[in-house]
Amino acid sequence: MSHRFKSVPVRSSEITPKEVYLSRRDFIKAAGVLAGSAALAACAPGETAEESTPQFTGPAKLDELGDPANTYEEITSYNNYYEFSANKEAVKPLAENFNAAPWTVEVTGMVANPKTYGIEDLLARFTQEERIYRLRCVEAWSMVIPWMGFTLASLLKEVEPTSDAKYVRFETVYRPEEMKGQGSPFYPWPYQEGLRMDEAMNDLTLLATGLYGEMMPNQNGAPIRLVVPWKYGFKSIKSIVKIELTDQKPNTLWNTVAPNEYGFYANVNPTVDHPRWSQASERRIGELTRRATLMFNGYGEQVADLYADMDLSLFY
Ligand SMILES: Nc1nc2c(c(=O)[nH]1)N[C@H]1C(S)=C(S)[C@@H](COP(=O)(O)O)O[C@H]1N2
Ligand SMILES: [Mo]
Repeated sequence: MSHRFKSVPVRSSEITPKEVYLSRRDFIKAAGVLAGSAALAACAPGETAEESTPQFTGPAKLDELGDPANTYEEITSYNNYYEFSANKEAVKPLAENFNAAPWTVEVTGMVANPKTYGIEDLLARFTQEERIYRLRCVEAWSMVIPWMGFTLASLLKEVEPTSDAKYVRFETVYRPEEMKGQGSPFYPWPYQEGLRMDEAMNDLTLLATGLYGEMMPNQNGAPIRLVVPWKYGFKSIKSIVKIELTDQKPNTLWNTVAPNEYGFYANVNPTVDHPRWSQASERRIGELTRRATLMFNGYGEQVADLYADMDLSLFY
């Protein structure tokens, strides 16, 4: 069973979307349940994922463009997570027994103050803020997801990157026993991703620890994953165990597998097609008519400056 805790003290539907909706104290409690429910799993054989799926009622949450968030069910049943499966509908059941606790995240490399954080610390110490972001997969589908978490910048400032640090490298956990997809020789495990320092420090960039007011479901990258909303979904690496500051541009899993299809930058760009399909439009999960894809996924005001001097058809 998933480590997700079952009842949230304040239902997110009872308050306005932009409000901070889970207090520090509640999140500390949640962190406690995280550890507790893993131990309980073995004693609750009759329990199914269906029984513990939270129900959300009330008015839809909207992003800043007025687009409604996808349902909890949609967001947690259609997932890219190759460590479990390449089939988006198969990930959820395969991830059910993944152990997201105990967990540590090592922040290291070109920093004055390297640190290994326990997950309870990360869940509890930062402001837990809801951000309703569009996620645009490179496969031309999209969702709107109400994330909770904190800015990557807030964590990086704490470890004090040196002036040599130019990039941030992220690494997913490597557990082939629990993640059968990691047995596939076609991918260079563990999954890795990278950002340029200024991208990492942008206020949009989150380390997400939950969604819809619940702790992060396993299939969405428990217990902590990156969210970079102006880039294709594959940049938003799941189940992070290591963050490394470096002066070298990091290798990324998808860029290593198919460099002509998946670049390092991966900014959402309707004018630069994937070699095998158009990026001009997308299928929003739950909608019948395709939508036009927006430059930088609609976040150009916040991020276009980062790429002012670059030819984005070359640096895709
Ligand atoms: N470790 C890891 N992170 C990953 C992936 C993956 O296969 N493994 N898939 C990526 C892709 S392609 C997408 S679109 C998003 C999907 O996130 P979601 O399942 O939470 O919607 O996760 C990204 N992060
Ligand atoms: Mo994706």
